[in-house]
Amino acid sequence: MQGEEQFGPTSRSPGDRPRARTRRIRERLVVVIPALDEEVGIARTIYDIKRSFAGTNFKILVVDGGSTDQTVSVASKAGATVIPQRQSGYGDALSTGFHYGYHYLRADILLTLDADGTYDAHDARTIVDRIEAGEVDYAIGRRRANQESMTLFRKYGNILISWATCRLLRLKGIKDTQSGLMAFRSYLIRQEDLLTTGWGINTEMLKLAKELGLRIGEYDTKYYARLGKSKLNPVLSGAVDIAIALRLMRDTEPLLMFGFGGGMMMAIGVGFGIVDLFIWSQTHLVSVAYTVLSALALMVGLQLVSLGLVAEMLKTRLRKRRYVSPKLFERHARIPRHLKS
Ligand SMILES: Nc1nc2c(ncn2[C@@H]2O[C@H](COP(=O)(O)OP(=O)(O)O)[C@@H](O)[C@H]2O)c(=O)[nH]1
Ligand SMILES: [Mg+2]
Repeated sequence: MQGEEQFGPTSRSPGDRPRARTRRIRERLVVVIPALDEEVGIARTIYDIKRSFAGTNFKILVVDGGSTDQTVSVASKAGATVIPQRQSGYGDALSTGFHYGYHYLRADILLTLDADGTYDAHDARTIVDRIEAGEVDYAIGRRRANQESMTLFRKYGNILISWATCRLLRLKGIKDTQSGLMAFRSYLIRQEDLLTTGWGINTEMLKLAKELGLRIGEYDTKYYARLGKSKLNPVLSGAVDIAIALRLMRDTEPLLMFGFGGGMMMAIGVGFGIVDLFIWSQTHLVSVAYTVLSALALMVGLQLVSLGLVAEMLKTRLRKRRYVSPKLFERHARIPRHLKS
C-alpha cells in the first residue's frame, strides 16, 4: 500500500528505483509509568517497553510516589528517567508525568501503563501505532482479563463503573474506562491542569478528550496477573470514579443533572398533592403531613431546576476557556497524518 513505511532493512532488488518517500521520522513518545513500591515489577515493565518500541523515538519516565523500596534505583538502572510526583495519589502521578512529558520532553504522544507487569508491551505499541497512523487521537487498552489476573468483584465492578461513567458522560462504545493502559496526543493536557489527584483521572481525561472532539478508540489488550502488591482499594476507587463523573456532569451538563433531580422532586411533590386532594375529596379534611411534604418537595424541585438553569448559563459563558485554540487543534487532530506535507 502506498504511504506505508517499512522499518528496518528493506529487501530491494538491484533494479528497483529509490522509493519516493524516505523513512518517516517517528513522533516523539513519552511513556509515563506511575510507581509506588514496585521494585518487583518495574524492571520487567521497562525492559518490555524498550523491546516493543525499539527503533522508535521514545523516552521512559517513571513517576515515583515516594517509594520506600528499591523502585527508584531499579528503574534508573533499567534506563528510565525517574521524577518525583508533585503531590500524592495515582492521578497526581499521571498528571505530573504528562505535564513533564509534554513541557520538558516535548512529547507528541503520551502513553501510560502500570509498573506491575499487568499490561502487554506489544499491545501498548499497537495502541500508539493506531494514534500515529491517524486512526484515533486517544486510545484505551480494553482489558481482556483471565480469571486469575482480576478478581470477579473487580471484573464486574469495572464493567458497572465503565457503564455508569459512559452513561453519565454520554460516551459511546467505551467498555473499559478505568484501564491503566492508554495513549493520547499530548496537546490534550496543554491547557488543562487535571483536577483529580486520585483514581478518577481516567474519567476526567476521557471527558476532556470527548469535549475537545478527539477521536477515542478502544483496543483489546491482554491483562496479566500483577507482580507485587496492589495499591488499589476497588470499592473506594469505584466510588471516587462515580463521584468524579458526577462532578464532571455538574460542570458540563448542569441542566440535565439538576433538571433531572428537580423534576423528580417536583413529581414527588405533585404526587403528595394528589394524595392530599384525594383525602380531602373523601373526608373534607386536609392532611397536614401531605400538604407540608408536597409543598416542600415542590419548593426543593423548583430550586434545583432554577439552579440548573443558572449553572447552564454560566457554563455557556465560561465554556470557551476550556478549549485549546482551534488552530492548534486543527493542526494536530483533524488532518490525517498522511495528508500533511
Ligand atoms: N507515583 C505513584 N504511583 C502510584 C500511586 N498509587 C498507585 N500507583 C501506581 O499506579 C499503578 C496502578 O496501581 P495498582 O496498584 O497497580 O492498581 P491496579 O492496577 O488497579 O491494581 C501502579 O504502577 C502503582 O505502582 C501513587 O500514589 N503514586
Ligand atoms: Mg496495576
